Amino acid sequence: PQTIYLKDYTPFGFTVEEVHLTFDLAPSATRVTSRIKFAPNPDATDKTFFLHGEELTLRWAKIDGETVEPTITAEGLTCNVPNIPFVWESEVQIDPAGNTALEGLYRSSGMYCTQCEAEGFRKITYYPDRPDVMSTFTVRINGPEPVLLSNGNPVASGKGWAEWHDPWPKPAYLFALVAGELIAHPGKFTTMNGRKVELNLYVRPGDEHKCAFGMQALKDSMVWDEKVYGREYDLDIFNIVAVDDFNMGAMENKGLNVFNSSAVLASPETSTDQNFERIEAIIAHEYFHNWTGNRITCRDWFQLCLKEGLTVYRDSQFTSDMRSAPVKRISDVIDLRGRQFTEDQGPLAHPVRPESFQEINNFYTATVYEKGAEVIGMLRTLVGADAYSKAVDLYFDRHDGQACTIEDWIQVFEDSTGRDLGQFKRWYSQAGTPHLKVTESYEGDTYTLTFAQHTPPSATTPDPKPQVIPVAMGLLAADGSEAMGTQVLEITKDTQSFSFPGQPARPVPSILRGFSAPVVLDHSADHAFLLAHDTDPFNRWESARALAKGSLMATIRQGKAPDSAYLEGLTKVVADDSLDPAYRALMIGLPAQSELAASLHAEGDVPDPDAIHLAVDAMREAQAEALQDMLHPLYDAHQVTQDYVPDAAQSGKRALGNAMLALITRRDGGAVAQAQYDTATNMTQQLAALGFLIGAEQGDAALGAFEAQWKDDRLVMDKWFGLQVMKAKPDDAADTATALTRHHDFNWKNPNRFRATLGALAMHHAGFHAKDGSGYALLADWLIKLDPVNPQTTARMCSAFQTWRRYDAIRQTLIKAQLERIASTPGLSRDTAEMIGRIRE
Ligand code: B3K
Ligand code: ZN
Repeated sequence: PQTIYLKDYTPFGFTVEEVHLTFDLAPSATRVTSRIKFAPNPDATDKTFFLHGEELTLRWAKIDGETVEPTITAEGLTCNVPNIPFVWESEVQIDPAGNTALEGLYRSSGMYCTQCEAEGFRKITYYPDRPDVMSTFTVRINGPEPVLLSNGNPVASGKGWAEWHDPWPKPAYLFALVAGELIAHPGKFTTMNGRKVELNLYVRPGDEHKCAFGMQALKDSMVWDEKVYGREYDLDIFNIVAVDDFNMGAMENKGLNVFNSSAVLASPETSTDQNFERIEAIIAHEYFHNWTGNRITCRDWFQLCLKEGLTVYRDSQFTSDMRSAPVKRISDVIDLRGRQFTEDQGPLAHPVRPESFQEINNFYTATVYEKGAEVIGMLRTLVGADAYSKAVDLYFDRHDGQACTIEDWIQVFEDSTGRDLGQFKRWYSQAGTPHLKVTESYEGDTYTLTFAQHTPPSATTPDPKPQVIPVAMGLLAADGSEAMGTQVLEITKDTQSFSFPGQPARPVPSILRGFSAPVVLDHSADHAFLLAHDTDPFNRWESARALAKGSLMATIRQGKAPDSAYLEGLTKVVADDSLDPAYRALMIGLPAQSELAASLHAEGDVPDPDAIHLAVDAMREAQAEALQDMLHPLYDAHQVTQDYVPDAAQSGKRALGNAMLALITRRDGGAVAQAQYDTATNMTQQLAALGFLIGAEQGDAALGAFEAQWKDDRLVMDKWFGLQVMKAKPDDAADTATALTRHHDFNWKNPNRFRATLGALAMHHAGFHAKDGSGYALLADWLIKLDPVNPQTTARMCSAFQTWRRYDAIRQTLIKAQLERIASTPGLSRDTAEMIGRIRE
């Protein structure tokens, strides 16, 4: 397979002035007619007329009305064309019903829908399918379906047809079409300049009662983007459609967002508080793309972080404003460490802006998205909130309607602040997580901090250079008061010292407040003191995390009992009613078992998944014992008696209540959990109770009752499949997953169900890494089976194997055998081949 390089970018030889498409829908034989106005591109040197096209049957093609016979390959076509503007017309036939890859035009539960990002439009018609080719689109859909949708504004419609026009030039990856028997949940919005916008959330009949929350989230997003970024919506209509078969969360197609039904449908009875929060964030994310992604798009796919990093950053700001900022920050850092640090530590490490790829779909990663967002956050910390807003305004003014690069983005910050951001740009070009080692000294009344940075080399960045690291920090006095409020230190060198004179006594530093940079901090801080006193909520939580982790590592390595300083500090925080219940619930959380494995490996030990599992279990037991007097009182005090609302206040209470219930269940054998299960009126309470009951005596009965109650709800049944694997004992995880794959409702071609079952196995650290290799073999079996049907979902799940070099020789041999078995499968997709190739390196 071919490797594509950033350095090879050249513009397309032609510009596109207008695109007209006509769809004659039929499940297995849809006809797509195109009429496209091309003109020679004065900025291009290569004038080859190449149009992408895959899995298309060309019926005819014309240039300026004359039939032509293009040269066709598996990737597209070439044709001789005039040196002046011309009209290209063609008709192709495609097979939506046979499209199981869920890319291009496909069928899901009887409806038609599309997914074009990154390179799916080429499966719809012949076209220059690259993001720097932008055009207006006019689309006519002919079909018997009652609802026929595309991008932009509706032009006209009649029985069996509808026409849409999108006046905003866009790349083909933002094209969308939906047709089906759908019900609209309508809404209205008036923009800040008085534009009246019709809103619709389209769902399949039966899902009408799951629309209200998504619609409200959309309105909240629209208001927020006007208020905070000054961005107004730009069409007369905004449609969202829920589909059951979808490879990821959602897609920001212009004016017609398509959502995985799991990322938009919600009701209190069927969705957890976490589901509601995620749905709100994804709706915001896709809506915010209208400006950061659609109005200003990417020149090429290497610039993916330009839209994704910025849009993730924007949606995190939104969630922080709607809910609790510290809780959101802590959750994001847990996620970053779990997914992005893992990438950086292994064979899949790549820069936020990669420089080469074989299959771009393999680069929709935590590094591009989440580290990409961290980079924006650091930029904002460095220049300040006001300068950030001015720079972003300049970005919108200067680049509206363009396909841009990271250089354009950095330039608006340089131009508007006068700063040289040359070194900062390394965050985009270097892979790897910097380690920051901190040492302290105190002489006379001067306190000094010295920072040494070091980034471990990786395949794509063998020789990392020092980065610009903004370190937010403060100093605390011995009594816990602030000796110095938060300041931002800018570290730019390998080693750098900062002095703080005028300190009458030795202060306690609180470093990397708010997790101001995505680095690993190496500092023997006074975590117990900071847990008790830090004024920065993030670092206070971080101290609890560090104590828990240190204690767990000592249990794993030396069999030590859980650290009493940690348990005492934790008890005080959990008992502190002045703190947000959601925050207290986070405090009780422990580092993921995979994170402990990573730390052991980083420190030169070979992680033993069973020992890690046992240590975590012992720590949970120690928590139950330390907190035992408050478990029942806090559980009772955090029961919500009002009607269910998925807001931060209520969900925080439920989070703390359920954290107590988890520990109570260790003691009472499940009596309280069973009572909660029996009386639950919302999914948050029901599912939490079910999870605690699994493994207890009542577990099987509860699972049976849950299945009987929810067998007709696909999204709830995904939870049922997933939870059983997650809660299985390590030795039973693979068997549990195997049994579930034989269940009559295991529809493996549905990505949600596949992920719920086999993704859950990959996430079960001790279960996936079971010594007999059963977890590895089962996942490999299913990846081999899914690959020819759905390469994208297969390739994504291969990342479960990325950490294989951490483990002992026996496990490495077992994993390697599975990697080789996958790699040698005949006809393996480009997606999966690239992933396995990189992981085996
Ligand atoms: N832009 C899409 C992701 C497309 C993934 C293609 N494999 C969703 C998002 O980030 O908003
Ligand atoms: Zn996005």
